Amino acid sequence: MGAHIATMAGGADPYGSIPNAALAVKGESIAWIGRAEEAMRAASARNIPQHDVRGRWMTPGLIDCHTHLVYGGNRVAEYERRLGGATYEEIARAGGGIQSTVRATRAASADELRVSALRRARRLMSEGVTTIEIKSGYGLDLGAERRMLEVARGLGRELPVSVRTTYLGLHALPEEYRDDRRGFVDAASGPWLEAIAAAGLADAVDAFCESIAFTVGETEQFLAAAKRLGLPSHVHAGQLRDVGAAELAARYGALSADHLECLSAAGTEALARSGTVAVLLPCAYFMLRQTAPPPVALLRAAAVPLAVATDCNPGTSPCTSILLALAMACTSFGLTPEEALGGATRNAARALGLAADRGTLEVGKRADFALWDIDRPAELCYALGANPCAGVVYGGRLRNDS
Ligand code: DI6
Ligand code: FE
Repeated sequence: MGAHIATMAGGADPYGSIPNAALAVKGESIAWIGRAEEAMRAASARNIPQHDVRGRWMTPGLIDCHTHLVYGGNRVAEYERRLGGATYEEIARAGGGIQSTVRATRAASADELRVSALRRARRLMSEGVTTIEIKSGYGLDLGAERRMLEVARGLGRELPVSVRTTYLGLHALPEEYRDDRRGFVDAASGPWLEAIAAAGLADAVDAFCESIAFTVGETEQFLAAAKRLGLPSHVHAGQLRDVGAAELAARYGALSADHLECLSAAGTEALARSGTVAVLLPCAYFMLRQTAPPPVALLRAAAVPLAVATDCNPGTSPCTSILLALAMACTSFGLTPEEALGGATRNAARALGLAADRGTLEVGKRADFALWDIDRPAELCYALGANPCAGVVYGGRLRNDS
């Protein structure tokens, strides 16, 4: 018996599925996909080793395309204050929130950052995640930002998972620049960005373009500088207010615009025209007790590709479960399970600029896949809090060190 393969590659069947199928791997890539009987005959004739996956479901390795996985400390005390009635914005304006994680991250050694991030990465991997995007943004000076990105790159060497790094240069205004916004934006968009790019530490950039963070003008300065260096961009857009960040992301051809609870019809159209992926982050929405979800029906009608990610971060989404994010994308945002799974595979790959290489199970793509003890794919969104993952293959290798 072979696998039921959800290729997520489109086609007539939901999930691009192929029943009783098999997949052949050569090196790090998928060499063949088709019917199990045919594969078994060919493999036996040529003495190729076979693995019987006993009727399990197989999906592409999951891709968490938006995380802040590397950070110092935690924000559980802030969580308690918010449960007591304080808002995220009030805490941020009073110097808590992101600033408190900046203090803890600056104080942490590279090894302390590494150890706590490893734990979080392994939890994601245990649920079939084979690619993780990791942002900086809690250093906010060149040395601490570099350290975060180096730790993130190191995780990719230490673990079988693929890591993509993002320089989140504009996340919050650090205390030492409180009276010099201009100076900070100039530094982050100038010498710091150039040093990080020259060291090859970032695959992309990101900015928090928001009422409590950076303006459209400041964000534009940063995105323009990244573009000159050939770095693609993501934008945290419309999480708390619509300040026009989605339109800006579209204008710069950003790979993704993320959050989007506050998004106009014009912003949606702009994303559709630029082909920018909308990355939905339902765990942050849940933790902030927001009540107006992103305009999913509008996004869908405009054919904006939808991705789903954990936003793993200490403030608004201390979540290391991609399956929980998928469940919430369905129940809170109204995605279908097929859209949600596509959002953590095909469209997440696209949000990272990796669509040619991964995100679907197709010949020639990277052999990253997960095996599941489930009866049908929707169970990945349904079985709240369960982990039916039965195995993960990274670049053709079955690894158990998650
Ligand atoms: N949006 C988020 O949800 C995270 N960053 C961002 O720009 C939250 C970051 C934090 O509160 O630590
Ligand atoms: Fe985020």
